[in-house]
Formats: sequence, structure tokens, C-alpha cells
Amino acid sequence: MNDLISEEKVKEVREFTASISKPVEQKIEITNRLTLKLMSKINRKKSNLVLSLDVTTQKEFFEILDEVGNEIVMLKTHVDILDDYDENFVPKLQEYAQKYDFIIFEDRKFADIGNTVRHQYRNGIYKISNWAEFVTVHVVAGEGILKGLFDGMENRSSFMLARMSSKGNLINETYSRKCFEVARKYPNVVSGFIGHGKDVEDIRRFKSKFPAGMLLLTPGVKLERGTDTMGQQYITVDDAIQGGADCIIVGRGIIKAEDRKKEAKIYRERAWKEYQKLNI
Ligand code: S5P
Repeated sequence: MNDLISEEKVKEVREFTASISKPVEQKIEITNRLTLKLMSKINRKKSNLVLSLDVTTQKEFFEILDEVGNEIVMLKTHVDILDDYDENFVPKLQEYAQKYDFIIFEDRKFADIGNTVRHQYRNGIYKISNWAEFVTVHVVAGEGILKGLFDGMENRSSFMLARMSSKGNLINETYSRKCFEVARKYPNVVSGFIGHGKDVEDIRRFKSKFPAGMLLLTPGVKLERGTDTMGQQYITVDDAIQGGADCIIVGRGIIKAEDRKKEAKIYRERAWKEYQKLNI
């Protein structure tokens, strides 16, 4: 019998059973202030929409924000793709965050040793730690990465990439589980995970293994399923939220739309409607 089922599988089944047999009314105490801030903004703004504003000029960046800023709970940037980044960018971004009431999230995907990410976060041209409340982290280099990033920092947190949306990515279940183990040790600087799945059930299974109080943000979301020409895979808003996503991350689905404001409203309303069904 012992030969038929691996210890790893046994552990996985135990964790899954434990997670689904928790009484619903059991309240999880969340101590991460940034997680609480995001959750409260989701509820106050009635939006689970994170915009991925992947454009290369400031003009376009702020034009789009003027159109859709009211619809989003958080703005995800890739600051290093701006061709015309200058010292005016961050103050203007912060003004917009105030005006439209969203959180700033830089998708830097830190992935090096602690000492290097420490500098990548604090120094260089962008000085990300000064202005991004959340960043993304590939914990592939080990937990030293979290120490390098966050030792001595206040009011900063991260989302760990525990699964990716791109076809053929190298993340497997063991890797995802290791992410959860590391995150469990650093609840004050990890707010949750970036994750994707092939369907609702797959995402549900994935989320059921999260440490308590951790959120799921799902990229690779559009109104219809599909792919792009470079390996991106899309599931629908309903798939993501029904699977347990706390937020959907949407880029081209909105920024390439003819009427971006209207499209952002559609994503926001669809996500919020599904989210309410699961969170009443
Ligand atoms: O697995 C991932 C993780 C991330 S953070 N897949 C992703 O697509 N992302 C990011 O989400 C990616 O870097 C991009 O900024 C955004 C998706 O953009 P879209 O235009 O495909 O919606």
C-alpha cells in the first residue's frame, strides 16, 4: 500500500481536506496591513479589477488612466517599459492614485539573490520601493529574496508568482507548494500569489492550498478564452473569480479596446458580480 501513494501525495490530500473542512464562519486573522488595505478598497470601491498598463509612453499611460482610473482597485505597472520615463513620472502617478483611489503595484518580478534584489528595489533610476506598495516576486532564489527586499521596510508587501499563465512555463505543483511554505513564514510581507489555471476546478484546487489569509490575483484574463501569438493564455473573468481569484489582472483586454472606459466597466462589473456570489 505504501508503495502506491507517495508521501507527497498524502501531504497534499491532508492539506486539501483540512482546507475544505474548515468551518465557514471561522474568521481568519490577517495582520498584513497592505492585504487589509487592498481588501478594504476592493469592498469600498466594489472593484476586483487590476489594470495592467503595459504601454511605452507617459502620454498614453496617463490618458488611459484618465479613462479607466475610476474602475480599478489597483494599477499594475512595468515601469521599465516606458521609453520616456523621467523624474516627473512618479509624482504624477501618485497624484493619479490619490485622485482615482487605487493602489500602485509594480510587477518587477524580482528573482535574484537577496543582496541584488535589495538594490534593484531601492536604487537605480526607478527606486521602486519609494512608490510601489506591492511588487511581484519569483521566489526561485529562495527566501533570502524576501529578506533582501523587505528587511527594514515598512508598509510594503508582495505577491509571489506561484503559477503562470504562459504556455510551457516551468512551474510545477511542487514549486507552487514551496511558494506557499515560504509565504507562510513571511505573512507580513507576502499578501498572496499570482496564479492561473486551466478551468474553475483547477483554480479552486490551487487556491485551497494557500496559507490562510493569502489572496489570489489572476492574470491572463479576457472576456473570451484564447491565446496571443507569444504564449499568453486567457481564461474568462467568470473562470477566474469562480475559481477564487480575489482580483483579475487585465491588460490588453482593456487597453486595446476601442472604448476603454466602457470595456473596463464591463470587466469590473462582471468580476464584482461573480465575486459577490462567493463572498456574501
Ligand atoms: O503569469 C503571469 C504573471 C503575470 S504578473 N502572466 C501574466 O500575464 N502576468 C502579467 O500580466 C504580464 O506581465 C502582463 O503585464 C499582464 C497580462 O497582460 P495581458 O495584456 O496579457 O492581459
